[in-house]
Amino acid sequence: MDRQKRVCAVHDISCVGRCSLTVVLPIISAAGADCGILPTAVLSTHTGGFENFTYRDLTDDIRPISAHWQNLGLEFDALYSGFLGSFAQIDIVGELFDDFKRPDNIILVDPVMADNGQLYKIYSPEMAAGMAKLCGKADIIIPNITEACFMVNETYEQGPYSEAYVLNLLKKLADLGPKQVVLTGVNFDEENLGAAVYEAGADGFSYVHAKQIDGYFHGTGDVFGSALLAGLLNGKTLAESAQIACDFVHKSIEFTLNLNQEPRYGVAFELALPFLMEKLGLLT
Ligand code: PXL
Repeated sequence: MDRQKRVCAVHDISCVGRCSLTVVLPIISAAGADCGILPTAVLSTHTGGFENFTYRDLTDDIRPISAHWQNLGLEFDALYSGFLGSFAQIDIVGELFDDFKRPDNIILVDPVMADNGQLYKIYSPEMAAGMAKLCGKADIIIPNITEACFMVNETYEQGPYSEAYVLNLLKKLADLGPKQVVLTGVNFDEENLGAAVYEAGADGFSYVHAKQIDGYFHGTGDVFGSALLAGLLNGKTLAESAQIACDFVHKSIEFTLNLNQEPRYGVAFELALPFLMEKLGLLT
C-alpha cells in the first residue's frame, strides 16, 4: 500500500450549513488521505441564507500554527485553500504556501469570494485583486465564473456560454500564474452544467459535465473542490478528477432533493461518499 497522503485544508469552520471544513474534511478522509486543517474563521453558520451568524476571525492564529508545523518538519502532499477570514489572510496564506511548497506537492486555490455575479456581502472589492495574487502561487485554481470575472476584470454573463467566452476567461486566469485552471459553473446549453479544464498555454480546453438540476445549492463549490483533490490524490488526471467531482456533486444534489432537505443547509454529500470511493477505486 502507498504511503498515506497528507493534506492541509485552509478554510473556515461554518458550524452548521455544510460547506468549507465540514465538507472538505470528510471528503478528503473518505478519499483515504490524512486531512490536517487550518481554520481561517469560525462562524455559527455560513453567510449564504442565514441572518445574524457569529464570526470569529482567526487571522492571528495562522502564522503560529504554521511555525509549529515547520518546527515539527511537517510536509503536505497538498495545500487546499478556500474561504479566507480576512483580507490580511491572503498574504499570510501566501506565506504558508511559500513555506510548504515542495517540487511535487499540489497547491490548490479556490478563490472563494463571489457567486451569481456578486461578491459575498462580507467582502470588499479589493478581495478580487488579493485573490488573483494568491492564485498566482497556486498549481491549480478552481474559480467559478463570477470569481473569474472579478479577478480578470471581465464582464459577468449568465450561461449558456460561448466557447470563446470561456476560453478567454481560462487564458486570462492562467496568466495569473497557475499551471492549471478548472473553471466551474460552465454550461453551453440548458441541459448540462460542469467545468472547463485548462492547461496553461493550451489552445483549447476539455469540458466535464453532468445533467443540470435547477436551483441554487449551497456549498457545492467546496464539495466539488474536495472531490477534485480526492481524485488527484488517488492518481487520477485533472480532467478525470473534475469529472468525478462533477458526478459527485450531481449525486449529492439528487440525495438532497430526494430527502427534501433545505438547500441552505448544504447538500447531502454524506450519502454519496460510497459513490465517490467507488469512482476512486477504493472499494475493491
Ligand atoms: O462555500 C463557500 C463558503 C465558505 N464559507 C463561508 C461561506 C461560503 C459561501 O457563502 O459563507 C463562511
